Amino acid sequence: MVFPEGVSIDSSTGHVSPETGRYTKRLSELRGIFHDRTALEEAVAVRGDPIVYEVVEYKKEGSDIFFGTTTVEPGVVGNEYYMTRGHFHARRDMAEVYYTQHGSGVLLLKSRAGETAVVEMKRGVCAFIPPDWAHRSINTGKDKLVFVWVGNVAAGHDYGDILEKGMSKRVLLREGVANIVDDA
Ligand code: M6P
Ligand code: ZN
Repeated sequence: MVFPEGVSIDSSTGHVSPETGRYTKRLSELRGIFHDRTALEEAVAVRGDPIVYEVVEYKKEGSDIFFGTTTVEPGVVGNEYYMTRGHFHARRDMAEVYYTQHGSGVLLLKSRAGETAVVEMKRGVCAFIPPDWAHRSINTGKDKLVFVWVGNVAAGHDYGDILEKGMSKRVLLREGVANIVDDA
């Protein structure tokens, strides 16, 4: 039997209480994601392999949905902002929701047919990620980017396509501002 419960979420740190799991991704685990490989190796060596993002989850056995937070640190690798890996769901019929709590960024999406879309991430914007649209969150601000996500436990992750082909677009720092450019 699973009982109802209130879960505290700290919108500026992404802390979830109670939580049932968490993981971090460091720069060295994101090789092949950022376009400037030399800058990545340099950043790993010089900055001591910093955490790029952290995922904290609240999941209860017997439920079809779960939720949690993702916190993407501010930073760049070369001229490319810190971001998540990006993925399709293994289950092509399953959507997800990202509700931004803190900071600012860009949610980049790519459909299975190759269309791209962008949703601004800022406090108060709840992004609907339709089934079969890959998604990657990018922190373009100076603060942590914190968002609450709600998904289906069965959705799973499919990283292959994005690792191989990318998201079609990249978000780069140019002359002090974020630019969304085609990924040639
Ligand atoms: C969100 C959710 C998670 C995902 C995480 C990091 O929190 O969509 O399912 O794992 O972002 O994204 P990725 O797995 O693409 O690195
Ligand atoms: Zn997802």
